[in-house]
Amino acid sequence: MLPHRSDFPSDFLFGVATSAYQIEGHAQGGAGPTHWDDFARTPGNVTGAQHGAIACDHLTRWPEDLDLVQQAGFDVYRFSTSWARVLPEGRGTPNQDGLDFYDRLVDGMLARGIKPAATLYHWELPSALADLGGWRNRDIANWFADYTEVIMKRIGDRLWSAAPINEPWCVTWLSHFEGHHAPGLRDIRATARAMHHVLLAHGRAIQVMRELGLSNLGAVCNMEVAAPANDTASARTAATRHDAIYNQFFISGMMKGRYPDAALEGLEPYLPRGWQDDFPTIVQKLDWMGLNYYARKHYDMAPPRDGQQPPWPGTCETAPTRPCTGLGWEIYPEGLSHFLQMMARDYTGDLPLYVTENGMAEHPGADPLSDQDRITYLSQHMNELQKCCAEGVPVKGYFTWSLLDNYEWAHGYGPRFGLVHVDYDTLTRTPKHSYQALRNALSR
Ligand code: IFM
Repeated sequence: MLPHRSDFPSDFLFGVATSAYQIEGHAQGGAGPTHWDDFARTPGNVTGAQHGAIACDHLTRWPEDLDLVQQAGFDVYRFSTSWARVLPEGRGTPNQDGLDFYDRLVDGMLARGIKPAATLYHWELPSALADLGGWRNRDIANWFADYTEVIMKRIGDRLWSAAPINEPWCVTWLSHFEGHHAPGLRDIRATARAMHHVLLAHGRAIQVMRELGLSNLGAVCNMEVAAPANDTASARTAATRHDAIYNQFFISGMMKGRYPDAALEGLEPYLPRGWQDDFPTIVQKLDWMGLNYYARKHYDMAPPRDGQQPPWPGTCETAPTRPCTGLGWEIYPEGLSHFLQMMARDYTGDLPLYVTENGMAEHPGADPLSDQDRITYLSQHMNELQKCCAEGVPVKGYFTWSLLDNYEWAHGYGPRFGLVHVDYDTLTRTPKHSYQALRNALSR
């Protein structure tokens, strides 16, 4: 059973999260092409070559979706604005329909008593900027700052909070080193540059929002427990490397103005010249830090290939040791408190922390509405949160991913993360049992 609202401190906030490309319907409303449209239409990248052209048609159905947020009793709605909807070419002339849409959406939240929590980039880079090298090009920091100014001049006055970039690890490592997300590169030089530029863009966007007078500005990092596959020195080295790349690099850059040694040992030769001089821009005062948390993974050093040890990081993922979600992600609720404690202890001190995403994909073939596994997953993670609150970790809110079933990137529409089921033929929304359980929990 889910803990109740009254089991948490009285100022603790509950929210639910979505992102633009995953739900809006990108082919509509004058948005420009993005690198996800291009990536999805390239054979082999996305299951069934599925894309976000219609998605959940949130662009027209948003009043119904905000009603669902309100009726569940959520305090905050975390949404993202699409760069390519606001600026179809990434720069230049704004799309007035796009600006009008976000304006109405924010007013729609306020009219329903919901706090708007905006993220400025949740992965749909305008294709025109991808043509110029995207996150590999240092100029992206200023392109992003200009986009920030355009959208925030329109909606910034009514936001509860804002964060520049969702999950820098996914924007960079997953997309430029592993090649699983757009732009689908597998190139260490591109990766190192993207990792640094994403932080530079974060810093520039925070500067712009401060200049516009916005407050309650934060950042959203995703973290995943990196466990050694066994009790050997090499497995421990592999886990330390992954922890440095995934969990420490970005928060360390933003909060401390340095990168962890265990990441620099492989990335430093590829970072752009003069990278150390950018930290005064990257390290901006933040009002909160967000954690997206889902799972644990296990690592060891990869075996030699063709008689050679693979190049850095030279690691491999090993099999999970506990039950997994429908996407094969190992369920490890203790990781949530591990990261919240680590963040406060090593990086953020008294700064408010928010769990900005947490949730699970159902197992294929599961009953689409009776999602007991999700209720169990959420309650296990909420129990960890309660422990953190009791220990004095300054965690102030919890957002479930996601309101709706939606486009799960390279997996297409197969995995379902929603509290609300979406029939992709009729676009009918039907609340699942987890939605009802959360509504019950939040009302008490
Ligand atoms: O769907 C994604 C989301 O876009 C970012 N965080 C993780 C979710 C589940 O994979």
